[in-house]
Order: sequence, then structure tokens, then C-alpha cells
Amino acid sequence: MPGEPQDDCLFCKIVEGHVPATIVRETETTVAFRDINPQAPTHVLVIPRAHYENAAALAAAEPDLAADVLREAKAVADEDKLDSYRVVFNTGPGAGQTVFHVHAHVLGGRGLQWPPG
Ligand code: IU
Repeated sequence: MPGEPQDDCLFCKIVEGHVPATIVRETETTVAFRDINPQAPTHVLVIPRAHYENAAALAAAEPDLAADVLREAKAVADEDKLDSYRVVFNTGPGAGQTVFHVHAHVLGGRGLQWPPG
């Protein structure tokens, strides 16, 4: 079933509390935690509790939940007092996606170059 937890998904395990993470925000529908390999002073991942493979699948199935993720990305930036920040959804292995439970990277706290590599 779309959105159901997947046994082999690391981020579903974080949602369930079976894998530790430094959680910075939680809502009824989302969890935000610090990336274990931070690429900037603020590097937080915002995920929906429900399992979807990527941003496109999430937006197609549950657009309100996609909006929740984006609202939480802003809340993370506000908590860390970021004026400028980047929100990234890597989609597909060729774009660097390694965990196939949709996550918004919220990056900030340093100058960010464009285009990214
Ligand atoms: P990606 O867009 O799928 O490449 O992002 C996955 C991120 O998940 C990556 O930045 C990892 O450092 C991060 N991560 C994590 O925070 N905790 C974990 O246990 C694992 C990966 I595995």
C-alpha cells in the first residue's frame, strides 16, 4: 500500500524510533532530524512519517503532506535563524538519492554555490 512503512527502510525505522536520530522537530505527519553527514552548519532532513519513494510520488499521492514537509523545512530554517537556505529533494540515483524514503534536505549557515555539483 502506498504510504505504508517498509521493513527495509532506514527512515521508516527512524520514524518508528527503532534507529536513533537527532530529532529537531516532530509533527503529527513529519519528522525532522540532523543529517549524520552534515554538508553545512544546518543540515536537517525533513521526512513525512508515511513512506513514499521520492517527492514526485509524495506529491501525487498526498499533496497536503508534501506541503507539510515544505512548511517544516521553513520551520527548521526559522529555528536556526537562517535568512537564506536551500531545500533539496534528490530524486533518483543519478541525482545522488541514496535513501528511497522522500526527504527534504534543509541546508544553510554558510554560503551555497550555484549550480550544485
Ligand atoms: P540522499 O539525498 O538520499 O543522498 O540523502 C540521504 C541522506 O541521509 C544523506 O545526506 C545521509 O548523510 C543521510 N543519512 C542520515 O542522516 N542518517 C542515516 O542513518 C543515513 C543517511 I544511512
